[in-house]
Amino acid sequence: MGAIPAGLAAARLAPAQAPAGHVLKLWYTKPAAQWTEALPLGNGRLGAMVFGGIAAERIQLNEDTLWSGHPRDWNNPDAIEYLPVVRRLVLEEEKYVEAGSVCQKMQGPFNESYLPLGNLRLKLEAAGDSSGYRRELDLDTAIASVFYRSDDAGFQREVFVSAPDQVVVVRLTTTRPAGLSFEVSLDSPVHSTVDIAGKNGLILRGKAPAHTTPDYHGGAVVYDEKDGLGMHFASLLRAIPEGGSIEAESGALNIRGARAVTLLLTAATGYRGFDRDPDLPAGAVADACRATLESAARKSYASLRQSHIQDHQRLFRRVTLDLGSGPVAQKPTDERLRSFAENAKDPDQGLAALYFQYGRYLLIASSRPGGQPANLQGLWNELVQPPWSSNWTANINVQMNYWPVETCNLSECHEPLFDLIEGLSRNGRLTAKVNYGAAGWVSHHNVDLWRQSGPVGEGSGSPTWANWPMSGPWLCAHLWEHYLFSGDGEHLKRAYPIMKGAAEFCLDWLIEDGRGHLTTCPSLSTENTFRAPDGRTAQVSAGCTMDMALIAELFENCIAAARLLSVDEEFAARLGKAHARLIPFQIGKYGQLQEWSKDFEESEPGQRHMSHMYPLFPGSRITPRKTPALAKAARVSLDRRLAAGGAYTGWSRAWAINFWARLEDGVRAYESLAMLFRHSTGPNLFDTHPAGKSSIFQIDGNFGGTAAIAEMLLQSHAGEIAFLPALPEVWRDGNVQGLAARGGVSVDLDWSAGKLTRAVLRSKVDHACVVRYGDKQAQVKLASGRVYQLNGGLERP
Ligand code: FUC
Repeated sequence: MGAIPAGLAAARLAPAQAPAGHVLKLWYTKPAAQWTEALPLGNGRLGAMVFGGIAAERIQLNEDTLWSGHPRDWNNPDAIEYLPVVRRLVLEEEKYVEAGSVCQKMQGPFNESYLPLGNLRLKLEAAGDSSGYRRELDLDTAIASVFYRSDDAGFQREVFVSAPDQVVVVRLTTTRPAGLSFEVSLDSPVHSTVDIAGKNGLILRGKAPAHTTPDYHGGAVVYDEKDGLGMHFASLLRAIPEGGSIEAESGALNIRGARAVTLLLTAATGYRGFDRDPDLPAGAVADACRATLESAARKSYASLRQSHIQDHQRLFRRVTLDLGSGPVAQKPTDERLRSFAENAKDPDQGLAALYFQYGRYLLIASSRPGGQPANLQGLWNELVQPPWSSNWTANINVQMNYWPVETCNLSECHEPLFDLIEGLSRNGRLTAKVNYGAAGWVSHHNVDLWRQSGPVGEGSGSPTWANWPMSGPWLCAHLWEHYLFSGDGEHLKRAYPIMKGAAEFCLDWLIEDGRGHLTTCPSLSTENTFRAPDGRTAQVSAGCTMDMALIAELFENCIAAARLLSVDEEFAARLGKAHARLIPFQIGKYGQLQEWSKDFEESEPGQRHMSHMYPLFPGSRITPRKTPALAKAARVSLDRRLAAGGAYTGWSRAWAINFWARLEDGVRAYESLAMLFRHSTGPNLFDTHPAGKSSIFQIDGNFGGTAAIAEMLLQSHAGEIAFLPALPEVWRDGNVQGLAARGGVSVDLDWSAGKLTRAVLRSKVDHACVVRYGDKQAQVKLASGRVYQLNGGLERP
């Protein structure tokens, strides 16, 4: 969407009505037997996975800065020598496989790992048989609860993670006359000790490994007790019983006969920023915990609970979605999911609304201003060596985490990603200079807490992921999109120099292709491989479609930003000239959107990555109306990928739904959404990724799926606001409130029997725009603070 109305300050749109209760709960009749059944809570910094056991409760804990390692030099001064060799091999000799081997010599160390903080465990006094068990997660209050009856009495537990008070809060109550008796303990899989803290507290103090390597690369965990590398961390717990007694012994607290107990827990680490050693001493880390806990402990449980709910609802209630629901919606969530899979004819449409709101919930819980962005597992990780280090994988995954953030009206939750990009742009300047002799900044496909900007792989990583140098342009798209949605001029001022730095790198990275165009080399179509002319499988070539799409988009956005800020006229002109010489999108021999600059045969036609389709989504340079031939070619590509078994990971399936939505095909979008629920969703609705015979949790699919549902209902990337562009037939009646469109507009839509009946638009500032429903278009003049209503014919009622 082009013009942003002047003066539109980061508009925060009005909270919608409270949503219908039962629609917004995940609930179960049994405790979680494994981690991927537990229920996630978080305040962006502290994470908790609640198992809900009767005799033994486990609440697995995270703190978002607890990582292995410290800042390092990951740049590779030899890389610059190999760069011309790779370019000669590709561009002059067509020796693609050999070019791949040379690329490996340009690699540097792997990145570090996100770590678990530990576990809070409760050992409850042996109860008799229990009945009426229920555990739930209420998305509207962000509280996990457990209820059961035993010994003729009711037992209840509530857990939440407060952002305003920075504590995990657990409250146990019972109607049993003898009260509650249980033991409280802390432990961690990371090197640590637990001590009594005062008469009713425990403190866990630990030290993170100085270094880890990823699970897929030997998986070393190296502690450095000697010279102290690796960060200190601590978690402090206090128990506040009402009635009864409390005793501390052998590193645990024993509570007897209490009517109710509140447990408060917080945590801190020695992390002091991505570019500094994490050398805050153990004492200071523990003091930070004490200060937070003291101030939380001054408040009553009711007041902690109330400020937590208010804070959460301020974000969560901005959007409501109702897709209808049948009797199955009353069933436990795992049964609902199973019944969706088994009942292809008349599935439970409310599940899509729940999944959508769960995605918004997870983003609120894992990405708050001032904290770290949502990583591969959001905020929740129980392993010292989690899959792919639970890092920020920047060749799709971390970007996908933020696909729903603007459309789903959670704009400020985008901020942690901007901080990451800023840090990366600083480290990436040195990498650009040392590795490639280029200006600006570069980053590759893996990022950690230390903002690792170099190519990983240590000489043996596959270049198709390790050497990919285009995450900068992709991440910069987020900076620009945030401006398009919010119109926040201050944000643009901060973002532009970062975008410019990425563009400066691209200008230096582009080289002549010998046929009049500018190309990139080495160039990787992320994670895909092709059949080289000699029949071998290769990865490295020149000028992949994805590179061209990302660079063109970055240049366009920089030119627009420079104009808005009235700066850098000459630089913008340079970008314009280079833009005109990029290799255009091409249509290949199958009618597909060509993935490489030459029409190579794919060696893995069902690859999960679909990088060349970037300009269809999340980019917007290919649209069915503006570039119909390319949109058709993109459709062929998508069909070919899916027919060959693509989209077999949750995130890849989520991408497919977004593509179909952008192609305005509600039937195919829904078909893929159903596949996401059937094949890539766990019992706690976490997204899954196949790993050998089993599957693991990876959060990107949750966020990609959430974004896709929004994209099916509302789009605003093509210079107009399109209502219900990919509404599937099965969503016959429904309504959505509070979705965000570019230009700072909030949109409510009602539909019935598959047809739009009402659209309501709101804008914080006067704003003219075009709206579309199917083939109908209308000009709309929004006045600040006024509600603008249209009927299904796009007329004012
Ligand atoms: C990319 C993907 C994998 C996985 C990993 C974290 O490399 O190709 O499927 O999602 O990131």
